[in-house]
Amino acid sequence: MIRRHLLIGAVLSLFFGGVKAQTTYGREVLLQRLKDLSTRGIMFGHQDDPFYGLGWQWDRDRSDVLAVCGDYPAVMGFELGGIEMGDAKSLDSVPFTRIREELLAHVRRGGIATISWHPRNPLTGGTAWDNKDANTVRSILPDGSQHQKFQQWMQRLSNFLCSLKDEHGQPVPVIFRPWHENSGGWFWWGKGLCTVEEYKALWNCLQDKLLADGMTNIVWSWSPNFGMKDDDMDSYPGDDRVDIIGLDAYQQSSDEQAFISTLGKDLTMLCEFAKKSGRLVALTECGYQNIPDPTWWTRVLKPQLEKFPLCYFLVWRNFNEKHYFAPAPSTKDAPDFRKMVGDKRILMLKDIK
Ligand code: BMA
Repeated sequence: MIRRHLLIGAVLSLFFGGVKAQTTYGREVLLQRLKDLSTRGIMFGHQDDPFYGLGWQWDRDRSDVLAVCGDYPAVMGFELGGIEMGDAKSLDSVPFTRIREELLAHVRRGGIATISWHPRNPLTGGTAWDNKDANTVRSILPDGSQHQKFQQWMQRLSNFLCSLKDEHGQPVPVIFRPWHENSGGWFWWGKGLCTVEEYKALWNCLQDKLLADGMTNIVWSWSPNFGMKDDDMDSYPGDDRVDIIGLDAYQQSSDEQAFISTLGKDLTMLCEFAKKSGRLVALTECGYQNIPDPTWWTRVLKPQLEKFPLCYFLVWRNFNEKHYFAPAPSTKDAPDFRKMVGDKRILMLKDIK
């Protein structure tokens, strides 16, 4: 399916955009770049990096990561929860106009953008975490009570994604990672809240909609949560629908051995699975909230990253002193983070330009 739309996209872009558009843009270009980069090292990524950090909000050209190590993350994560409602700001209070601006600025400076989406619950009106009603996914599939409403929600998402164009009017390639962590039961699309068939129908319905709207610039990422069970791969949408197999993995307590062994087990399985079909693997979300261990980066995380052929690892947002995942100049782990990124196999923006 991705290939058929791609072919049409390639023909159209050759016709209208010429060879330059062909060689500079599009998902194939981004995919190839990701593949090439993953042979050189692992890119570091940070969610909402340019919007706020510890002790600041909304400043321009500012980033905690930049302040700590003199370079931007290679990958930046952007969140679109709230776009489906027609809201002006995301669920994390970031104006969508600013999201578009910073995403395009990051791509322009040679970086890579990944997009997550925590849409509200269309059946209950609650948040993405409202898992009370196990009919939610069914309700938006064809013949469901919320089907029409969800078409509009997808249209709003699609409009935003379609607006991600560079100064020449060309769509910028992005990684999009919908319906994530479905191996857990905390989101309304999670395990136990829909069948495997319903989950796949949900994935396909969004993907088909965006492809039908001409979005051949998307690299698709599917990310279960770590601590995977034997049947969790049953909901994998398929090689023809996924480019990057991701894993979301947070250290939740001081028991680092538990984190290390679960991470190792899941990544071993996912990397074996991905190798068969040439998919990429990434730690699409990871971290240790508030990084209580000042040597966590080099002592716990980095040795695990080195064992696997990963494309990138992305830590979550620096919202405030109680909820942050990347270092800032004031945090105790900053020297250790600098040490980690000093390794030439950990790739920051300057390393991938
Ligand atoms: C979670 C937290 C929330 C946030 C959500 C979506 O992990 O950071 O505060 O709303 O991600 O970005």
